[in-house]
Amino acid sequence: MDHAATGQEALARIAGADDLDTLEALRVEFLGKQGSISGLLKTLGKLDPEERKVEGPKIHALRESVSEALAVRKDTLETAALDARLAAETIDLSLPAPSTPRGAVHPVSQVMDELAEVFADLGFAVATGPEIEDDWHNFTALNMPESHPARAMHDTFYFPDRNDDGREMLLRTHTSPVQIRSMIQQGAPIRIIAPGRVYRSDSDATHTPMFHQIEGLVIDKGIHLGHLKWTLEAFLKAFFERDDIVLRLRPSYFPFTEPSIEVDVGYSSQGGRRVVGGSGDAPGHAWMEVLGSGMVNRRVIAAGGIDPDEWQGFAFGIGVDRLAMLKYGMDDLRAFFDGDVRWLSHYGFSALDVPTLSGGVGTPA
Ligand code: 2NM
Repeated sequence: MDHAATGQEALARIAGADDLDTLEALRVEFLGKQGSISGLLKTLGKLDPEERKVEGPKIHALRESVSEALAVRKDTLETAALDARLAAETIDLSLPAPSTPRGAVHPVSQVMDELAEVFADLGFAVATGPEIEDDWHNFTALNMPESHPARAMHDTFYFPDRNDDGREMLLRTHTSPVQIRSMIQQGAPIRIIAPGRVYRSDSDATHTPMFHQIEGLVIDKGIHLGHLKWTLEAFLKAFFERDDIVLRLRPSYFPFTEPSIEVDVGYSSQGGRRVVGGSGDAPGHAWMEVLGSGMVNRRVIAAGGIDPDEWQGFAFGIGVDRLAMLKYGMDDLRAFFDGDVRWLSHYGFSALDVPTLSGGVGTPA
């Protein structure tokens, strides 16, 4: 039998295949299960031994050369395809960036950065901790024992299982457990803020089940209410970038502070928008609550492993989402978490607008 002609024709067709699909069809035609060369191999069994000695090597050589030619052609076509793709996909890195940037910094992130900047200037370091907490760090250490009514008021998300220490696990309802961990880990003196996400099972027009807080803690010798008042006033003036901020301190109650104080700022309504500044008692003005605070309860200082006879402190808690709405004139809290790109392109900030005290914390470039 003359396999040379079969081979010549096969090699010519392989060399002429100009795409990978055509080449694969040829492989199936020659070497597939029903392929012509596979068919030749099957005929070997029916030949007598003498013929097989002659035909066998020829057919195997044919198969070898066809399969080698397929591999070479495949490599050539793949290299050509890659070269074409690389040529088509080149990017000119010297081109200018698109004139309309597609991303924006969320107002909550921006305000978190502004707050960190203002407090850094007052000497506060940023501390962080886990969002999944145990009930000792979230409640007990903060003077809220198991029976405490404030626990029920926190609408806590609990996990079904306890941890290895037998403690109930939960999503932190405030960032205060970060302060407890800082006291235990670093001891006194302390000057920190703890920014982050907190969770409460509460959802309506003014409450979302996840929201953002920044709490602050100062522990040192001889700390008193005067330090608290000065710090909060300095903070609010820097944050709102106004010197005419007037504070009203009202007695309140928190389990972790004694005494506890709520802080209001005076504002007026201008064009349907609340503008902070002036006394809330002035004509056309009113008071608005912006944060809670107080002198840290000595039981909380002791739970943090610090001697309350030697060290005193103040603490405060700020709702970041509300503060962002106030500063940037947004009226619906729920829009914060809708992920609507049109809302974000309206209220969002440029990634290049990094808040700095020297540049103005909230002044877009
Ligand atoms: C508030 C109000 C008052 C507070 C207390 C502490 C800690 F851990 F030091 F005891 N951190 N934050 C605190 C005090 C929080 O939020 C409205």
